[in-house]
Amino acid sequence: MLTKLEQGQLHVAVFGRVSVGKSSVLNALLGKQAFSVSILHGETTTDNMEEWQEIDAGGIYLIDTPGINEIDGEAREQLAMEVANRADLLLFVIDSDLTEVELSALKAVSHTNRPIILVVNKSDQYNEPELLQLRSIIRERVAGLIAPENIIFTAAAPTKQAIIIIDDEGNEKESTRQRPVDIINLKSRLWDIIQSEGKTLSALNASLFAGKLSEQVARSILKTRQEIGERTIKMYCTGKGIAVAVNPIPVADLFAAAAIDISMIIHLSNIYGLPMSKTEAGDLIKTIAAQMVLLYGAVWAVNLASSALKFGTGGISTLITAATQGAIAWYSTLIIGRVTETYLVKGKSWGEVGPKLAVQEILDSLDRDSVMSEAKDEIMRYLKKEKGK
Ligand SMILES: Nc1nc2c(ncn2[C@@H]2O[C@H](COP(=O)(O)OP(=O)(O)OP(=O)(O)O)[C@@H](O)[C@H]2O)c(=O)[nH]1
Ligand SMILES: [Mg+2]
Repeated sequence: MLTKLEQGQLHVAVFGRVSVGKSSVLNALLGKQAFSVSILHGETTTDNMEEWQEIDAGGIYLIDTPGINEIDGEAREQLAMEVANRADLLLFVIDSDLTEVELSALKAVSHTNRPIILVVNKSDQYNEPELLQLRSIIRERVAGLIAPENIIFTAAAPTKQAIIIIDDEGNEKESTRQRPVDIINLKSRLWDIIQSEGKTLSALNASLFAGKLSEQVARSILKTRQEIGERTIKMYCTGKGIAVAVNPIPVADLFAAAAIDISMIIHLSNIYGLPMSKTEAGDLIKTIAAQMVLLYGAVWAVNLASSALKFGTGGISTLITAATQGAIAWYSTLIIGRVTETYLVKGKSWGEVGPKLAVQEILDSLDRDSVMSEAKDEIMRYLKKEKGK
C-alpha cells in the first residue's frame, strides 16, 4: 500500500461470481492473455496483478480475483473482499441479471465507498431486444447503488457463431464466425474515471486503508510487545532470584539487584518503543518502592531490597534460605516489571489512576504464594545443579 501511494499507483480489481468472465474482461482490457481463463468454475484461485500499459500516465494495475459464491469458497471470498478493500476502483462483473448473492455482495462492496463499474459480460449471448430488456432490469435492480452510466456491457471472450454460407452456385455451407470482442465501452468509461479522479481515488483509498490498518497494527504490536515483555520479565526474575540466592555478599547483592531491575526497565522501555535512561529507570523503581511502602508499610521496602533480608539472617546458611531470599527478589522484580509495563502502555504515565492504584492493581493480579513457590522451585533447581558440579 505504501509503494502504491508513493508511486501514485491506481489499482483496478475485478469482483464477481465464479466464471462470469472476470479474468477474460481483464485480458480483453490488456489485449493479451495475462490471466488464466477456463470454462471450469474456480479457475482463478488467488489475486494476480498486471500493469495496464495502455494509459500513458502509467501506474494503473489490473487485479484479478477468485470468484465469490464458490462451494467451500469462504477463504477465496474473503480474499476477494480483501482485494476489493485495497482497490481504488472495482469492476463488478456479472453475466445476466443479478442473483441474490451478487446483489448482496454488490451492496457489501458499495459500502466501501469506492467507485464501482457494473460490467455485464457475455453480451454476445443475447440478441438486441434481450439486451435492451436486460439493461432496463439491471438498471432498476441496482438503482441507488450504481449510476446508469456505470453499467457497461461487454463481450470479453465471445463464442464463435454458427453461420450458413451460400456460395455462387447456391450451395449452403455451414461455417463459424468469430464474434468481435466488445470491450471499448468499458475501456473508455475507465479512462474517463481515471483521468478525472484517478489520483484522488488512489490517495483517498490509501488513507482510508491506512486508518483501518493502523488500528489493526497497533493491536497486534501491543500483543507482541506484551508477549515479549512477559518473557523478558521472566528472564530478569530468574536472573535476579538466582543472583540474590547465590551471592554471599549482601552489599553487592543490593547493587546487583538494583542493577538487574534497572536493566530490565530499560529493556522493557525499548520493547515498548519508549526508551528510558538509567536515571529514569532508577526513579521509576523508587516510585514503585514508595507505593509499596504506602500500601504495605516499611517492611515491604525491606523485602523489596531483598538483600536486606539476607543481611538480617547473616548470609546463606542453607539452600532453602537462599532460595527464599531469591524468591522474594524474584517477586519484587516481577512487580517492578509488571508495573513498568502498565506505565509504558499508558505512554510513560500513570494515567488517571496514579502510581498507587497502578501498583495495587498489579499486586491484586498476582497470586503471591504461587509466584513465590514457582520462583523457589526454579531457584532450588539451579542451586542444586550448581552444588552438584
Ligand atoms: N460467450 C462468452 N463467454 C465468455 C465471455 N467472457 C468469458 N467467457 C467464458 O466464460 C468462461 C469463464 O471465464 P473466466 O474469465 O475464466 O471467468 P472468471 O470469472 O475469471 O472465472 P473464475 O476465475 O473461475 O472465477 C470461459 O470459458 C470464457 O471463455 C464472453 O464475453 N462471452
Ligand atoms: Mg478468473
